[in-house]
Amino acid sequence: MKIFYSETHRKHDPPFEVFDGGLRVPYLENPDRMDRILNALRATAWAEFSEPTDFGLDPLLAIHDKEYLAFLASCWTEWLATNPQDPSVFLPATFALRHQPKKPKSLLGRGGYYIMDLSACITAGTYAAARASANCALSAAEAVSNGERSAFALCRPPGHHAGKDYAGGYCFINNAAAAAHRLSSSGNVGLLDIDYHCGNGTQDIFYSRDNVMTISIHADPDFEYPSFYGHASERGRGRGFGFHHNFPLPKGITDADYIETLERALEILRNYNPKALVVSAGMDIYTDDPLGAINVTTEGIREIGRRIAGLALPTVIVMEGGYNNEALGVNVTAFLGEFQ
Ligand code: SP5
Ligand code: ZN
Repeated sequence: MKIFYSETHRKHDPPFEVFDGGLRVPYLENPDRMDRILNALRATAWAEFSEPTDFGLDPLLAIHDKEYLAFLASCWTEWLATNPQDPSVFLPATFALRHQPKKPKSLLGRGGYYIMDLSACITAGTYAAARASANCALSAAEAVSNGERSAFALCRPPGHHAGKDYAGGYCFINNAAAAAHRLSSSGNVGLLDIDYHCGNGTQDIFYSRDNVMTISIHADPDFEYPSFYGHASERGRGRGFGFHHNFPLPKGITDADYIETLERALEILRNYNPKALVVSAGMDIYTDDPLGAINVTTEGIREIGRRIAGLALPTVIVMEGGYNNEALGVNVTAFLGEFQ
């Protein structure tokens, strides 16, 4: 299997994030995650590593707002120019309630407008890392368009919480959406998000479209991040109505219950009959994940991979979350191994 990976992710290494209650904790979405996955993949017989191609800005402008991308590009330089007291990360402390008529001009104002939470910390290398990460997803999409049965985008930072014009949840550019949009030029695309958290950014980007069917299985937003998106009642808008599905899950569910929900999602995809599939593969569904509160085992993750591979579609697999670093390598290889 072709795997697209860039060392550029190391430039994005925020020293902390802020948890509920204002608690500063070490950044969970850290470079060590990639090292664990790389080590496990290198030990397989089937992983074939490639550098991503640089696809430029156009495929990103197709899914993100121009001014939002400009904000990401210049944020760090502008931040340093303000002589901040603690220059280690850019993180605003005032957030926009949406539907405000006036876009702010100040840097912290734009930060609060374009960022949804205190985990999307911007540092010197964040924009470069996010661009390289998106290029991994676009390269995997290109490989699948060219006839590969599947390809893996080993993306970092992840992308599924990044909406048209906002960052959040460790995500800045929506890698899976970039891949899906690219594939959609040659037929309908299915996008299945199995990360523990709702793929709110992906939902936002494709909400009014009928040529990308988006489905997210995740912890119920009634108790879990991102709180404002991911309810079953959110089905899409306009011509996109019926082309988005959320499957909110209760705490503590195990392999069998997860697979039952997965089968409902797969049935929707079979009926839609897309030309290609993108999987937002978060491993935070794992039972010992520090952020997750459901109990899917490594064997469960392998079975999820087997069932998705059973759709027999050209498939781009995109790395999303997963924060039990010790288990990440074995979980990712268990999942990908089913696509051989
Ligand atoms: C890509 C991805 O998986 N992003 C997840 C971002 C979630 N951030 C939410 C942080 C909520 C903090 N709650 C701490 C509870 C620890 N038990
Ligand atoms: Zn997640």
